[in-house]
Amino acid sequence: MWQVGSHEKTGEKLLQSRSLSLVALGSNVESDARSPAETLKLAVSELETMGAVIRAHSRIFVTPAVPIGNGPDFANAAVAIETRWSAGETIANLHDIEARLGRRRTERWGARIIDLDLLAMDEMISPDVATLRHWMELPFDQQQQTAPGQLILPHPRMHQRGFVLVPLAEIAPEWRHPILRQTVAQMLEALPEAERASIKPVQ
Ligand code: PH2
Ligand code: MG
Ligand code: MG
Repeated sequence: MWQVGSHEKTGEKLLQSRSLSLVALGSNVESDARSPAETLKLAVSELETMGAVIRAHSRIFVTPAVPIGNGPDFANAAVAIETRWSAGETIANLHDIEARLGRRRTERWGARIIDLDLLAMDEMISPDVATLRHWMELPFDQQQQTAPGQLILPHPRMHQRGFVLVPLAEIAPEWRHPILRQTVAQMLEALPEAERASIKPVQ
C-alpha cells in the first residue's frame, strides 16, 4: 500500500491510498434477455470501466437461494478489486452499477437482477468492533427484518454463507477475518459439507 500526499503549490486533492476490496456478486433474475451469469460478467466489466483494477475473479457458481425456497437459484461469484475509492465511494459505485444493470430495490432478500455486496476492504473494521459484533451475532429471523443503516465491514454474514465463501475461496483463501481471526479457507471448512456440495461451478 502506498499513499500520495497533496501537492502544496497546486493544492491537488490528496489521493486515497489504494485498497483491495472483496466484492460478492449475485443474480437470480434475467434482465433484457441476459442470463444471471451474463449479468455478473457485465457487472465486472462495469467495475473496470469505472477504474477498478480487477486483481482476481472467481468462476461463476450456481447456488440454491438462501433461505431455501426463496426463489430461483442464483449465479454467484467474487472479485478482488484494487481502487483508490473510500468505503463510501465504493458502496456508491456498486449501487450505481446495480441501478445501471436494472436493479430495483424492492423487497429485502428478494429475487434480484444484480446484487453487489462489499465484503471487505483490506482489514478494515467499520464502524467499530462492538457494532460489527452486534450485526454478526444477530439471530437469523432478525437479520431478515432489520438492515443496518450504516456500512458494516467486514460484511456481517459473510462467514455464514457458502454462496459467498466458495467463490471467495478461489480468489482470496488466505484473507483473514479481522474479528474471527479465521481465513476464508477456514471459514469455508467450518460450513456443513452439504451446503458446500450444493454450490457448483457453471461449466
Ligand atoms: N443473496 C441474498 C439472499 N440469498 N442466496 C444465494 N444463493 N445467493 C445470493 O447471492 C443470495 C442468496 C441476499 O443478498
Ligand atoms: Mg446480498
Ligand atoms: Mg446487497
